[in-house]
Order: sequence, then C-alpha cells, then structure tokens
Amino acid sequence: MKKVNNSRRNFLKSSSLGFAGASMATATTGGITGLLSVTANAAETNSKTVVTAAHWGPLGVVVENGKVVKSGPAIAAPIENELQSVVADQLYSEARVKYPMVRKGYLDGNQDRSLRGHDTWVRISWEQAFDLVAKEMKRVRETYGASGIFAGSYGWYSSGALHAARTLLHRYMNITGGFVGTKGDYSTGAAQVIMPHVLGTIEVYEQQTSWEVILESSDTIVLWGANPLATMRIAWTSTDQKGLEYFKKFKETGKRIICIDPVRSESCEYLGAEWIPINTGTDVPLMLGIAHTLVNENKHDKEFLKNYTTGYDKFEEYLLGKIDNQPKTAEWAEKICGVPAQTIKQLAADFSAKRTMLMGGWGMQRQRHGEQSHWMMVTLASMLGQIGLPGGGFGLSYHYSNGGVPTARGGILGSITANPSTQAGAKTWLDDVSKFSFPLARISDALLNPGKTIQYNGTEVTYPDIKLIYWAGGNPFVHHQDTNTMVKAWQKPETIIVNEVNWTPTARMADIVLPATTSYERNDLTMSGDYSMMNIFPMKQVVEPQFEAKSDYDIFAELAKRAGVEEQFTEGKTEMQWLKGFYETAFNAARANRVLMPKFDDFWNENKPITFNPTDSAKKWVRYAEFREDPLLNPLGTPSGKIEIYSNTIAKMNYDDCKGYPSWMEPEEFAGNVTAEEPLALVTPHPYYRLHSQLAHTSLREKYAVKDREPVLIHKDDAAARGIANGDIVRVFNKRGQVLTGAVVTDGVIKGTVAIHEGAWYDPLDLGQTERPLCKNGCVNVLTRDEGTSKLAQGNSPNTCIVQVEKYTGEVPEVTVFKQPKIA
Ligand SMILES: Nc1nc2c(c(=O)[nH]1)N[C@H]1C(S)=C(S)[C@@H](COP(=O)(O)OP(=O)(O)OC[C@H]3O[C@@H](n4cnc5c(=O)[nH]c(N)nc54)[C@H](O)[C@@H]3O)O[C@H]1N2
Ligand SMILES: Nc1nc2c(c(=O)[nH]1)N[C@H]1C(S)=C(S)[C@@H](COP(=O)(O)OP(=O)(O)OC[C@H]3O[C@@H](n4cnc5c(=O)[nH]c(N)nc54)[C@H](O)[C@@H]3O)O[C@H]1N2
Ligand SMILES: [Mo]
Repeated sequence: MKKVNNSRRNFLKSSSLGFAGASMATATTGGITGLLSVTANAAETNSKTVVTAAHWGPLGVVVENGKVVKSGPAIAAPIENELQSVVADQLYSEARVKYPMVRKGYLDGNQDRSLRGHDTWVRISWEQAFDLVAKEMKRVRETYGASGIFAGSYGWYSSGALHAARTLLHRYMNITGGFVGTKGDYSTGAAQVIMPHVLGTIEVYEQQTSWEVILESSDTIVLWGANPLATMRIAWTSTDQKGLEYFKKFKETGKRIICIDPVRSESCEYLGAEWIPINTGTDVPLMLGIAHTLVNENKHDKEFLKNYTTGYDKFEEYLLGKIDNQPKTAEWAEKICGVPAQTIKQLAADFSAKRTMLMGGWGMQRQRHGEQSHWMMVTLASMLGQIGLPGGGFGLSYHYSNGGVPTARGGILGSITANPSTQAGAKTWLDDVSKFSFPLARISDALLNPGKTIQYNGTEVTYPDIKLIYWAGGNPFVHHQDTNTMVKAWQKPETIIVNEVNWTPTARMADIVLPATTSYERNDLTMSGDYSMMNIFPMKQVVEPQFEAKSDYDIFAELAKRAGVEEQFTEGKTEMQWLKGFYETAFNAARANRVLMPKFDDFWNENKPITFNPTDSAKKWVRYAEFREDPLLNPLGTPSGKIEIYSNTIAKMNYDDCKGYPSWMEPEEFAGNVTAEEPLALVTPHPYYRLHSQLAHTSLREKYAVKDREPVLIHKDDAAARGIANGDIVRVFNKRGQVLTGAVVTDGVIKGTVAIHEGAWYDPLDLGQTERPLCKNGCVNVLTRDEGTSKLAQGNSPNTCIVQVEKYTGEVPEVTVFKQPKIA
C-alpha cells in the first residue's frame, strides 16, 4: 500500500541535501519523559517500563507483575495524545479473538453463505485451524489458480518493520503461487491517479516545503479541508509528533489561519482559525469563483502561467464561460458552495496579495469527481504564482504523517518484503498479480460481477472470479462504502479467512478467524515520521501473547511450511535476527551519511528511541524551488515537463466524468441536489479518538459516544426542525441503509449537512432477516455510496451522500459488537 515515497527516495533526497563534507554526527538516544519515574519502586512492585511504539507514537508501557497498568508517550507530545493511553484496554479487551474459530455452518459443510455474520462459532485447535486453511488454500489454488484468491487485504494493521500483516500475507501468497491484488488506496484514491498527469508525481505522499520555511515566510496558511489536529495523531509508521508542534508554533506567531471545511474542526478550534463553512463537495466552484475574480481583476500571474504551466488558455475559456455560457463568477460559486460572493472575492484579493500556503486535505477528493478538487487547487495555486517560492503555493500532505517536518540525516530501517529475496531470479508472481488486480474500492462490484470490464486511467480492467478471500490487518466491513451491498457481495466467495486481533465486523463476517497478537505481544522496530525519518523506535514485546494469539508472521510461516515453502518465507531467520538485519540496513546507511548509531544489541538493551537531526538544507527545503529556478533543467515528470492545467493524455481518454481540464460536474448527491426524502448532505471525516475502527473498543469511547452510539453532528436549525435535542438517539437513513447515532446539536457544522465520523463498528440488529438492517452503533458506511470517483481513478466516494435524520422513538437496542459473538 503506502505510504510516502520513502525509503529509497527520501534517503536519496536526504543524502543529496548537502552534507558532503559534514563531519560524523552522533544519533541521540533517549528523550523518555515522565513515565520512567514510575519505575522508581520497581523492585517492590516487580514493575518495569517497556518502550514500544504504535501509529500513535512512541510509547512507554508500565508493566507490573506481568500486567500492563499504564501507558503514555515515551517522548513528550506537544499536544496530549490520548490514543497513547489505552495499551491495557487493547490487550485485555472483551472484544479480543481468543482462539482459532470456525463458523459452524462452514464446518458442517452447509452451503448457505448468507449465514455469514450471524452464525455461531466453534473453537478449534491451532493444529486443526492450520490443517483447514492449508487444505482449502490448496484446493482453491489447484481448482481456480491465482485469479481465484483475493488477498488485496487493504488496511492499516499495526506499525512495525517485520510484523506488517498485509505484507506478510502477500509474501505467503507470492511464494505459494500468486493472488489477486488491488490498485491504489482509500486515502487518496482520486488524487494519486490524477496528480501524476498534472505534476508528474503522486504528490500526496511527498515531502512538503519545510515547516521552518513556513514559519518564516508564509503570511497565511489555509487548511483547505484538512484537520491536522486529528489526522496527525497518527502516522503510517509512527508519528514523530513534530507536525503538530509546528502548527502550534505557527498559531503562536499570530499569523492568519483559515479553515475551509463543512465542519468547524478540532484544528479550527484549537488554532483559533477563521472558519469558512462550505458545502461538502463544492470546493471546485469555490476555487473557480476565486480564479474568476483573479482574472476579472487582472491579478493572475501571467508570467508564472506562461513559464511553468501548459493549457491555461483552454481552462480560461471554461472559467470565463466561453465553452458553456456560464462564467464561473463569485456569485455563481456562492449559490453552489454556500460561501458568500464577497468572501470569495476577498479570498482572491488576500491570497494574491500575501504569501499563502494552501494546505489541502484529502476528504475533498473522497467523493464523486474527487479528481477535480486537487487539480483545481494546483490550477488556482498556479494562477497565484507562488509555487516554488518559500512559504507559498500548495501542499497536499501537511495534515498527514508530519509532512513538512524536515527530513533527518540518518538511516532508514529495512523491512519485510512481499517478495522474498531468495526468490531473486526465480519467477515472481507479480505479473499475475498486476494482471488480475483492480482498483481497490471496486471490491463489491468485483465480487458481484466477475468478468465485468471497467475503465481505469486510460486502461480496461476485467474483474477476476474470486473464490476465496484472505484478509489480514484491515476492516473492510467498516471501511468500505454501502455495507448492505457489501454483505451481498461477500456471500459470493466460497471461503473467507481473516487474521484479527479483535472480533471486528470483518472477523464476524468470515468463515475462519485466526487470533492475531497486538504489536505489544511481539518484538519489532519502526521509523517515525514518514517524511522526516526522524527516529528509530524499538518496539519491545510488553507482555506474553494473550490467550492463544499468534503473530501474523508465525501464522504465515506455519502455512508456508505446510505448502512446502517455509524456508522461502522465513529465510531461516528468527524474529530477532530479522530485526537485527533491518537495523543493520539503517546502521550502514547512517554510516554512509556520516551518522553514528549504536550497535544493535546496545540499542535494544537501552530501551530508548534513536533520534536523527535534520541538516540545514533540509530545514530550508522548498518544494518545487528547483523547478521554479530552471524549468528546462528541472522539468516535471509530465509529458510537457510543466504543470498540466490541460492534459492531452486525459482529454484523449474521452471520459465524460473527467475532462482535459479541471471542471465542475454536479455530483449525484450533495447539498445542491437533495430530495424531500433525503434533504441533508452527509460528510464522513476521520475520527479524533480512533484510527478508523482501531481503538473503538477501548475506554476512549467514553469521550465521544452519545448514549453508547457514534455521534452525528447536526446543525441546531436542522435539529430544531426535527424536534431533536442534544443527546437524543436519532436514526440516520437513506435508500441504502439506516443507522442509530447520538445527536450532537451544534453550530459547528454547516446548515443542511450532518457529519458522522468513519470507523464505528458495524453492528447490524437483524442481519439475514431484512434487506437493510439497522446498524445499532452508527457505522457511517451503511449510508454511503459505492461508486468510483470517475473512470479515471475509480477511487472511493463516501463524501457524496444525502440522508434524512429523525428522532428515534422505537425500543433502543443494545450495542453488542464489542462483546464476544455467539460461541457454540
Ligand atoms: N465513509 C468513509 N469511509 C472511509 C474513509 C472515509 O473518509 N469515509 N476513509 C477510508 C480510508 S482513508 C482508509 S485508510 C480506510 C481505513 O480502513 P482500515 O485500514 O481497514 O481500518 P482500520 O480500522 O485501521 O483496520 C485495521 C484492522 O487491522 C487490525 N489489526 C491491527 N493490528 C493487526 C495485526 O498485527 N495483525 C492483524 N491480522 N490485524 C491487525 C485491527 O484490529 C483493525 O481491525 O477507511 C476508509 N473508509
Ligand atoms: N486520529 C486519526 N488520524 C488519522 C486517521 C484516523 O482515522 N484518525 N486516518 C488517517 C488516514 S488513513 C488518512 S487517509 C488521513 C485522512 O486525512 P483527510 O482525508 O484529510 O481527513 P478527513 O477527515 O477525511 O478530511 C479532512 C477534513 O476535510 C473536511 N472535508 C470533508 N469533505 C470536504 C469537502 O468536500 N470540502 C472541504 N473543504 N472539506 C471537506 C472534513 O470535514 C475534515 O475536517 O488521516 C490519517 N490520520
Ligand atoms: Mo487512509
């Protein structure tokens, strides 16, 4: 999957950031705060503090008499991160899968696959479980080949260079004969396909202009559909926690911060920013309105457009209404996006007069025609002419994984790979995988329509006929759109196997569930800060595996053994040998960079993070500065070498839902297109107190749940019109489904729109008995649309959705998804 063009590229980048001739530096260890003092009376309580890490940062975990009693930051966080406090909850949760389990109907040979999700479970031994899975894998492989086995297995699992669930699954699948994989991800499904056409890079996972430069040179930062205070509590590896420190510093300078968002987000509140409420999915009209004003007032940067972009003239014809008789004026935009024309004109004046960094988030591209928002943002930034100048232009990753925190000089850990090195030279199965793989958000469509052909980025993709699904480290029954369609799609394969820590909705929908360890029950290593590569965190095993849980590594090693390829999987290495090898890679790279790291054994015994420091040139780095300096010597990777405001490549694809230039196309469902039955728009941001569905089962739930349901943010006027009071249980529904949520009545969401965060566990009341069962817990994807962003990217589009809300007067069912399922 992702994230971030790290390892090689960042390494090369950082090694080119001018430390030739620099003297040998020493990486520092330490930085542990607070928690260590808890160990003062260690001897009496048999207590110790173990350093580990998770997506949510470096952790100190206090263990007393073999049990975790407390956890917190191993390096002080600039803003409290409660996600770090629930290690014990994760380990000892009521929701854990304790033993290998098989669905009763499956075990009995009952062919009724609609029993999935409400059948009873039978405990089996690991020996039986391995036999069952190995035998079934062999059967499906022999009967249908690689195209019958889906192991796309999208998901965020846990941090770690070795225990990466999805990579381990792919490794096992690759050495046993291949599998059906997926293209893209949910995060930036639209942007990562359009941006290469426009800028020559995927852009969304690239290092940003340094925060040091922003602090010095930007007059204004615009959080354009971005909520870093929430989304930077985590990172793909582990957060270095520095991004939020910089946001905090920027706030302290007193400079201007603007939030353009349907929701007055946590960031908006914390940073004391100006909130410009906007209808979901209407950023393109707003940007067009600003662009039109710039042209009208002759404030667009014609020199920049001429030297660094191509196709602006064609776009301008559209902007001025020469193509469709509709000039995209501020007044026109106001009617669609809900931002007053006067504000739009003022933004045009302010952006062009002051050094402005447009920090674009990704929620605005997780919707129909999602390709257009970032394309239009790059176009607007081009018209403002500040791209490549210190503190100006646009940035698509300031809200994610600490983008903009200067890249450190040090070494980068090795990690487990999906293709074993022992395979070098041998036939790899990658060709087969790419032949069968499809854009991942089309999963339900693919399961329901084997053999169907769809358009994708100028190519055709034909769905394979999937007979078996193996998922490890993801939660599709929470993350994928239109759950009720997915329930049907999920009944097509003959067998579904899931490795899981908890009885998630996805585990409940499987036939065979293998209990996986948390990252606190095994040893690992991770980098931090996906762009800064600032730290190496030891991830030390904190406690023994609970119940009968095994690591994904051990599970797949055993399955590989049964397939006769154990040696290829393990390369004969133990857990600690792998980690030592990954560390050596970093050690050697650091040495080449003239940075001295401790020897592995010393590092491991010391139980402390390693910190690398950025070079001065990394601190001063400005994205696109080289291109600006000399666009001929440093062209972009686009066909023209310039920013493509008009793309011939895309125009030639002839798609009706993605033209050759950025444009506004009305989505099927949005605030401007509501119906009497579904009069409200819905937006589905990422949650502050979870990572998607992760940690939903911990005590953090008490901080946000309303009457034990997922909250829905509803504007006070919309609530009043429906007789809804703060704290009421309400039913949110549309033609696709219905969920129970708890009302949060507020003026912090734009009128006419409700917000439900993604990630609540799907908890159907009467699955199997009705077409659209009520989700008792409020999983928002029960309501969302399952349709590609366009033929170009086929990304997911949950933020294109309309609903109705009513006060719930029926008997309130108990939420049961965090307890053990029915066990025979
Ligand atoms: N409506 C709507 N839907 C969305 C989004 C949205 O904005 N709106 N956002 C989308 C985005 S961007 C994303 S990335 C997806 C996220 O979707 P996912 O990545 O699927 O979400 P997670 O909750 O992180 O799921 C990870 C699962 O891995 C399990 N796990 C953790 N560690 C391990 C391990 O070591 N081994 C195994 N076997 N399992 C482990 C956890 O228990 C959890 O169930 O959701 C998407 N869905
Ligand atoms: N705490 C926490 N952090 C996370 C995650 C998490 O689940 N929890 N998930 C991680 C992952 S996998 C990803 S991909 C990133 C997600 O990062 P993003 O995709 O940027 O996050 P979102 O919350 O979907 O959207 C950011 C903001 O955009 C707003 N928004 C939504 N639609 C629109 C729109 O049409 N126009 C405008 N102007 N604003 C809009 C939302 O209200 C929200 O405030 O975050 C990562 N960080
Ligand atoms: Mo994501």
